[in-house]
Amino acid sequence: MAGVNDELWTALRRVTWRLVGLGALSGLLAGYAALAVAELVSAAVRPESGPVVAVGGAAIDRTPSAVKDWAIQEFGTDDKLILQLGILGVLALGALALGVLAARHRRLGSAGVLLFGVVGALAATSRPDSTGITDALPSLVGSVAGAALLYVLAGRLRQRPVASEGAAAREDEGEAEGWDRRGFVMAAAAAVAASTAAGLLGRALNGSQGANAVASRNKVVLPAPASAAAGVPEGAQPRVPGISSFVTSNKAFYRVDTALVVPKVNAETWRLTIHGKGVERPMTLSFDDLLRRELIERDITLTCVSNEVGGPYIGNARWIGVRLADLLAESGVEPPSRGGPADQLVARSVDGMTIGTPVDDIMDGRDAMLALGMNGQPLPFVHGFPVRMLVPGLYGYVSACKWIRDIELTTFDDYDAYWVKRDWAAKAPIKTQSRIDTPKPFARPKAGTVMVAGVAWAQHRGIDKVEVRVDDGPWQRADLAAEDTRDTWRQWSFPWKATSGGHTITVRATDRAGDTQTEKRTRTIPDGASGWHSVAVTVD
Ligand SMILES: Nc1nc2c(c(=O)[nH]1)N[C@H]1C(S)=C(S)[C@@H](COP(=O)(O)O)O[C@H]1N2
Ligand SMILES: [Mo]
Repeated sequence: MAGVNDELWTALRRVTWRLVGLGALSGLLAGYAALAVAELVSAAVRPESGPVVAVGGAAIDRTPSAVKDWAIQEFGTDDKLILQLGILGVLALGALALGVLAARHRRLGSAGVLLFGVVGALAATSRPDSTGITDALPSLVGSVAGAALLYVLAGRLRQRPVASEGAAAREDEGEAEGWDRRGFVMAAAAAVAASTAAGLLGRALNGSQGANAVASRNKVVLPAPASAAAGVPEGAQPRVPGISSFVTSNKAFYRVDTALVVPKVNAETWRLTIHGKGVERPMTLSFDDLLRRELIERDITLTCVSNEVGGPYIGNARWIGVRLADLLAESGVEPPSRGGPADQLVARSVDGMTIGTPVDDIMDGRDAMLALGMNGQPLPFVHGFPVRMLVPGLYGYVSACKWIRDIELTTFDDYDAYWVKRDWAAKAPIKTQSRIDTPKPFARPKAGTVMVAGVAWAQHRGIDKVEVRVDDGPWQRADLAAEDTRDTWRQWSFPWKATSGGHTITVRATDRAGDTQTEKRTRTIPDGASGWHSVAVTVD
């Protein structure tokens, strides 16, 4: 009796292993096939309509601002990579589970794959940049391919009445056990080959769309600006090791946006439309139209509202562009302060971002521009090629639309832009702030003179004073480096006579309006962090 039991047990274990192990493998293969086919279809629709990008984007759209802010703080620009890996992880788990399910219940497992496709399709069509129902295709077609494959593979795993098979087939070990081992292996191998081919072809096609954009960028020659920036004054950059460079290189410039795939826009087919309330002469402009206009060159420091006290999301570059106020005036726009009907300019990007800016700020004489160049180069793709907006003095989320394609004049009453819908303030001038770049937190400088240095900013007002305090001592004036313009940050330094022991260094700035930074710490939501930056060090 024991022998029979053992045999039965072994047979049962075999069947279980086959159903669980090979079922799971079938699920993974189905998931792989679905993503590969979706990639190929997305090349025919739009690269952004692929399921992982679409679900990731939809997740970003729906993430509460607090969580998103936390992700930006925690992972910085890696937040997008982590999100995509997370989605792939969830998909893999789902595929494994559906594969095991399909081994027992073929139809149910395959239907589950279709359900994933529906989720992807809903995500893709719900994105603000969705161009219509075709965005659903990559997820739907991909999931149909995945479901069909799972159905076929699960079929090969099924128990068959051994007696009905011919003697020849019985040489196959799988057949002997009552399942179609040869059929499974062949179907799986064919699926891997076909999926890989489809995926690679899709990748290549998606890549070649970007190639046109890259070629159009390589062709750009920025004309000399009619109005050049005054040179950066000598002495704007204190020679203190560890202080921020006055000009931030394009490579080092911070990046904050919601784009999982960096939009690759072909400058030759790009157009910008200007229309809306009070626009008497709507305009459509090409990239060449902008290049032929009078260009201005300006140093402008850009800051993100998500920058914590002491944070890194600030950069200063030399931009070339077209004065936005001139374009608006030409199209007949009057600012509300002169009786115009529109108080908000809404910029829309090719990736569906909307950014609302007060028309009065744009037309009050400051150098608000449609920027085409950054530090002598055409805009890098990550910074908005071919054209982005910039308005000195306002946080990026209310002024600096990258990959801009449309400008609509409207009112703050009538329209809430992307971040305003998500509880950020509709109007957000940059708060006066200062940061200690050196020494770094928990540094161990030697007793004696230690150079404390950093940056302070209050764009469009200008910085008039920076003070440093050691522990609970008195506030002492730091040396201010030369000012470039009131739209740029200002470097400062302070020779500190450091005595041994633990010390906390604190900085605060005063802007040209005479307002000193408040000590009160606030969160970045809804309109930017306030408070003083402190660094704790131990002097040896
Ligand atoms: N299309 C688009 N433009 C955008 C954003 C975005 O998510 N999408 N983010 C804005 C925010 S929040 C900031 S701070 C700046 C950052 O510009 P940068 O990445 O070039 O530094 O771009 C702004 N323009
Ligand atoms: Mo931002």
